[in-house]
Amino acid sequence: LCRVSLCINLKFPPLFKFGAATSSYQIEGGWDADGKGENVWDRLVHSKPELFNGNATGDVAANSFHKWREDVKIAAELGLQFYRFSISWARILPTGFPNKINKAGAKYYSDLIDALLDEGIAPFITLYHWDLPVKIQDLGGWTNPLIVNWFGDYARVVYSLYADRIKTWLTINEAIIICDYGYNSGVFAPNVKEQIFAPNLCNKHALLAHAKAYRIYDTEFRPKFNGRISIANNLIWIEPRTPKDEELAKLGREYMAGRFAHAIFSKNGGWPPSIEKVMFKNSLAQGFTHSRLPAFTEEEKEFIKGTADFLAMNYYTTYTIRPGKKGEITEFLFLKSLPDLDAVLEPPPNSYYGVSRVMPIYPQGIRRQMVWLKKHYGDVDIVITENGYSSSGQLDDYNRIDYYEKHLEQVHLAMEVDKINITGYAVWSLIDNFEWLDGYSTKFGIYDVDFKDPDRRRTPRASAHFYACLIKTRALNNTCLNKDLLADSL
Ligand code: PNW
Repeated sequence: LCRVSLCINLKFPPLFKFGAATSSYQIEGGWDADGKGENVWDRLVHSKPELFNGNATGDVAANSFHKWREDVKIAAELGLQFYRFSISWARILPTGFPNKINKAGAKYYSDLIDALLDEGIAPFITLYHWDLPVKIQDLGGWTNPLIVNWFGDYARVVYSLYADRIKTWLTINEAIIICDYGYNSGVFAPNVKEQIFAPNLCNKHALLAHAKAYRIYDTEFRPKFNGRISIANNLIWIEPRTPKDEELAKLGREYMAGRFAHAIFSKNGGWPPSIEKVMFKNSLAQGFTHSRLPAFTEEEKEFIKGTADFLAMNYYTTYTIRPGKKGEITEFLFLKSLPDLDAVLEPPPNSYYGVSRVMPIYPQGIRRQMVWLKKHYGDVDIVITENGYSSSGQLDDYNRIDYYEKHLEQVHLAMEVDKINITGYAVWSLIDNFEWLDGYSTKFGIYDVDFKDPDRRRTPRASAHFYACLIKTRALNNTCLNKDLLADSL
C-alpha cells in the first residue's frame, strides 16, 4: 500500500491556517486563584472524586494560569498561526453575572493575548468550553431560558475586554456534549441525569445563547473590529451499518449534526424537519401532549438563522448506525445508543483506536462529514477547530503522527476534489491536559506535560516535531515524516 507521504506532496494553500487548541478548565488550574469563582467542573471533581480516573481534578492541571508564558513559547516554536483557547466564565465573572468583574482574571487573558500577538500568533477565543459558574447552574443552567441573556451579558463583557485584539471567536464548544453528556446521561458536569426534557431544553437554549452572543458581537462590536464569529460543533459522522440502514443513517446525521447546525446554517432554520417529526411521534407514544423537543417561534428561528461567519467543526470519530433490537437500547451513554431514534451505534469496520474507547478512528469520516455539510448548508467556509489522537503518553508518538497524516490527507482531498473551502485546522491539543472523566491517563497533547513535576514541565513529542515541520513546509510529504529529520525541526 502506498502511504500518502511516500507518493505525493500535498501542499496546503496560504489561506489554510495551522493552529492548536486547548480549553480553560483542562489546562489552567488556579481553580480558586485571584478571585476566580466556582464552576460546575470545580464542584463535580470536589464533590464526586470517584467519578474521575485516579480521583483527578483540574485544580492545578497543566498550571497554565501560572505557566502561560511557556505555552506561548511552545506555540511560537511550533510556528502556530493561531492558538485557540477558552475563557473561564467564572474567572472573569466570579458570580456568573456582570455585577462583579474580576480584574486579575481579566488581566490573565489580556496578558496571554498580548504575548501571542507579540509572537505573531492569532489568538482565537472560545467563550464557553463547559465551565459554567455554579450560581447559574443552581438556577437551572442550560435548562433555564434565562441563560440566553446571561450568556449574552457574559459575552459582552468579554468582547469589551478583548475585541480590539481578537479577530476570530467561537461562542460555545460542542453543545452536543454539554446537553447529552451533561444533562442526558449526566456523566459530565453538571451531572444531571434527566433524559426526557433536559437535553432538549439545553439544545434549544444553547442555540439561542449562541445567537444572542453572535447578535451582540454583530451589532455592538463588529462595526469597529470586524472579527468573525461562529459556534464549534462536535461532528460525529454516521455511516449505515448495512445498506438497509441508509435511511436511518440520514436521520442519524441530522440527529448528530443537524440538531446543532440546522437552525443556524440551513435556509429555513429551526430544527431539522426529520428530527422534529420523530421527536413528536415519540413524545405522543410516550404519553406526552407536546413534543419533548421544544418548538421555536418564528421569531426565534429568524434570530438564530445565519448567525455564523464560518462553520467550525471538531472531528474525532465515526460510528455506524442500525435499528436496535428489543431491550438493547437503554440510554444515551458514551455513544452506544440513541434512544430517541431507537438506534444502536457501533464502531465502523476497519476503524481502530487510540487510548480512548469512545472514539473509534476513521479518517474518511472527516471528509464525508464536510461533503455532507456542503450539500446541506452550501458553500460555507469551514474551520476544523479540533482533531486529535489519544495516547498513553510516550514521547515517540508515531501513532499520533500517523493519525494526523491520515486526517490531513482527507482534509486535502476535501479541498482539492470536493472543492470545500477549509480555512483552518487546529490540533487537539497543544499540551496534555485534564481529559475530563479520564483525568490525566489519556493524553492528547503534542507536548507532554509532566503532571508529577510541581513545575509541570512541557516536552515536545515526536508529533510536535512533525507539526512544526508541516507548518514550516506547508506540505504533507516525506520530509516531515522522516524520523531523523524530525529531530531537528524544533
Ligand atoms: C472534545 N466523542 O470533546 C472536547 O472539545 C475536548 O475538551 C476534549 O478534551 C476532546 O474532545 C478529547 O476528548 C469530545 O465522544 C468528547 O466523539 C466526546 C467526543 C468527541 C469530542
